Amino acid sequence: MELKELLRFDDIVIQCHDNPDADALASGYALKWYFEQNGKKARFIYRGRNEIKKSNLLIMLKELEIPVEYEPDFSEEPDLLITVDCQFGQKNVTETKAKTVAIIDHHQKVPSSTELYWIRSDLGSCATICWDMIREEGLNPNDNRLLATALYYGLYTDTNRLSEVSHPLDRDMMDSLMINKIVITSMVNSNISLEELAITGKAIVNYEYHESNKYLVIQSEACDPCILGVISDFALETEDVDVCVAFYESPYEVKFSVRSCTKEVHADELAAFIAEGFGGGGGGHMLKAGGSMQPDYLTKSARETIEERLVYYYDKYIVIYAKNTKLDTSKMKAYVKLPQTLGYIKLTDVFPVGTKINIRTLEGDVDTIIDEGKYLMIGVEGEIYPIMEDKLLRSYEPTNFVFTRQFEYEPNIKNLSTGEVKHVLQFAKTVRTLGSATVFAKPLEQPVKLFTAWTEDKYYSGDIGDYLTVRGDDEHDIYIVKGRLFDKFYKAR
Ligand SMILES: [Mn+2]
Repeated sequence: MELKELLRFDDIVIQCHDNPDADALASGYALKWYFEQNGKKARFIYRGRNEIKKSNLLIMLKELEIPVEYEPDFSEEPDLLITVDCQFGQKNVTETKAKTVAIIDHHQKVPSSTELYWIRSDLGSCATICWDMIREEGLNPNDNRLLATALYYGLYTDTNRLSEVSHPLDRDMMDSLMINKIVITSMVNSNISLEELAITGKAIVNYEYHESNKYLVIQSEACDPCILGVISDFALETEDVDVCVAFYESPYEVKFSVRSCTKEVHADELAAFIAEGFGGGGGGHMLKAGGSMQPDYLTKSARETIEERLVYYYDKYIVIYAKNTKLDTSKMKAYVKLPQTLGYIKLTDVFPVGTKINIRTLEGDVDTIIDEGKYLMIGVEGEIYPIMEDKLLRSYEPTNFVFTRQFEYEPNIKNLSTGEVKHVLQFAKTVRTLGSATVFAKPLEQPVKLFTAWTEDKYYSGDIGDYLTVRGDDEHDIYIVKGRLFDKFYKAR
């Protein structure tokens, strides 16, 4: 859906959640600006019992001229109400009557009566959604430096000082916004009140340490979510602490932050595991992640829920280090790989030899230098990875058809010296897999974390029903194939 669909309305009210945070303020600001650029008037309000009083937000309101009004007793009934950074009907936003409701949010989607919604729960901030939608309409938020600064600060605060950013669209926004650094600095340095400083101290004193798996659980009073990041970052520096989960429980939500400094636990995976089934979600990357849950979904206290999930998480996996593992292939079945069509890109088609580039994909950013013989492969799931020409020719046969495929985020390459960005699919061609050797495989009966022979610092997770697979001609070439893909790739010998 597109923002311009909302231009058919005349009487428009934008409302963010009660007790607004920087992301909510930035998002509402962006939408109001969009409507004004299109000659429409819109009001931007927030409601609830409390007027904004946090000092960083007061600076934001003043210095960035956020056009928001506090309307606890709002009684008009606009043609269109847009709730931003929250979803109409939820507890954290006071209900405003309206003829039509639209929702723009990045939290986990809850059932609702409106069909006008844009919910991207994979993004770090609602500001990113608004920025992307406005850009799609051909406008540039950088035309208003104050707005650009607000959007940046929205993402900054919602991702724990950008440390939990994982989606490439969030990165694109970070890279492109022209911000006022002085205002950002002054907001960043008025982020914690003296009360919150005390909350931080109290929370840390009451840590729960689990020696067997070296993790800490720390409960804080309800506070600004950034405090959780501060607590978990700090606590992780403790000796013999590999993982830390800091959380708080309020009537509206449970928020938590996860930090890991051990290669056996990916913080983003653990965050998603903790939140699963509890009306929330998690996001981030291997070292830092965060998440939330909805109190309505919990049958026990947040503390008990999180403690239980952690115990289950550590029990659940067996860890395999492929480099020193020999699987007993007599208990596995033999298969051969079916021919597959994949994509590839010759990097010298994109930029000249010697160019320093950044490759941005859904899986993350990679910096490299273009040289003769370096290619990118596009795998069956759309995953992108570098490959050298000799390996490409050994395993695949070029068919040179134009590669067509839809991506949730279209991969692109940036020339790091000029800043020029090129989308890469226009350069992609196809290859077919050559007939291949036998593999042995069996469905997993227990989840595993597999460190392959090539990735010693990063594991791949396999769940029950996925296939543990090993090449017949290399006993250490062990990998995992998703259960739903196995029949597409392999047939029994
Ligand atoms: Mn938000």
